[in-house]
Amino acid sequence: MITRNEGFANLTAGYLFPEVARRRREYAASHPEAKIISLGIGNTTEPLPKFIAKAMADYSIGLSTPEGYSGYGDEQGNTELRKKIAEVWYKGLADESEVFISDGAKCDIARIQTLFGRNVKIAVQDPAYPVYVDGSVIVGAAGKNNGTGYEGVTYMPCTPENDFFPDLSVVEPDSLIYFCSPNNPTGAVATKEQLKKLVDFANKNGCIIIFDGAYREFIRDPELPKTIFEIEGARTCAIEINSFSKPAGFTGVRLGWSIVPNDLKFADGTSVNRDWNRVMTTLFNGASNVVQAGGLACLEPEGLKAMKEVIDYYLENAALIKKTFEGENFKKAGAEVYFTGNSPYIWVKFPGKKSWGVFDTLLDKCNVVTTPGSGFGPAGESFIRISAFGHHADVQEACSRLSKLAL
Ligand code: PL4
Repeated sequence: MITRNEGFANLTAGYLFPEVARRRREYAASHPEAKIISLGIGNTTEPLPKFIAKAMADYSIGLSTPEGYSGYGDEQGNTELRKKIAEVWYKGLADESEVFISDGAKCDIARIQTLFGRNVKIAVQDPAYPVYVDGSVIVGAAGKNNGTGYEGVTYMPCTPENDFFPDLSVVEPDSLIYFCSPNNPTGAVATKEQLKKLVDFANKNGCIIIFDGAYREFIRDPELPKTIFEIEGARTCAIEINSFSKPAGFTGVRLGWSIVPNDLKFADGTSVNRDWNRVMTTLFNGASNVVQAGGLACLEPEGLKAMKEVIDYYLENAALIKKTFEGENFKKAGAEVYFTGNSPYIWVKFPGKKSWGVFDTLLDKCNVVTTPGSGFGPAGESFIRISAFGHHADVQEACSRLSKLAL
């Protein structure tokens, strides 16, 4: 018989978000009267801007005509969209040959692991979006969990004590470093100086950075970098993975992209861009043509304006959530609130408590779903993450319940 990929046996817990959903379902089944509000999974809730939806509808109708029909496109993506992303979002910091269109950032994070195989050392921010580590375990780049974390993974704690920027000296040379800014789950955004430190470290130590910028459009502080390619030296050490999910509400529509600079090389001098092109053409068949038409509309002035308005809407929710967790009742319980104003996530510490315990309390007493910080890594223990994605009315109701909670 075929032996099981031992990576699956090495995974010590189910994937975080289905686990949150399972606990919510279980609670709902035993409390049918509960009106549960989810501030857990970072899933967009507001309708697509009309201008963007119409572009997809028009393209779709066009497919029913001989002039408008198209079949398979280039696996790397529609040339016009690649060009537009390079122009609008990278302003000359990347060119179209370095842009690869995909069906979303999570899928690229998974595929990118085929580029490096199982013999690469991994370093991750701790806490981090769980796909980086779980995906590494599945492909065998990370091994068994020894109780403090997976073998082959260097955890880089990002805590209030280090202002959520890690001590890079713990990272071994020649590592693949996953770095997310604005960060999920802490909401921290690395400054230009911090990213410069990261880039210099990577260049000096033969590392490659996988920079996840999925929340870039939440950055409101003009001093903060929106892409790692704003940093001198990044073109020789970084890959960026990104997504239309959060800015455009494309979580269900599915569209993302990666930037792999032509200057980035493996140890033997071969081009990473060339191998990524091979991965994308071999293991991917191109993003949906209808969806790519939507992506093009996002990058028109009207689309950019509409996306900003939706993000402003979520940021208003975030400000209310922050204020709620800074309320007297939470203060008395010792809660510490971290929110930068540049991300959809509020990160709250409950010193001395377990994340899943706080999760259960908020679900049971307020019928509000959050995400336990421990699910993002060992340094997330005692924290919970609250997502600002939600209708205003739901967030207001959740905050009203939370503000009355006696802890
Ligand atoms: C729940 C840092 C959310 N089922 O939509 P994509 O694939 O383009 O982007 C996914 C993604 C990539 N990078 C980061 C992210 O935070 C996310 C989405 N994360 C969350 O609540 O943390 C949705 C999670 C989804 C999942 O497993 O990704």
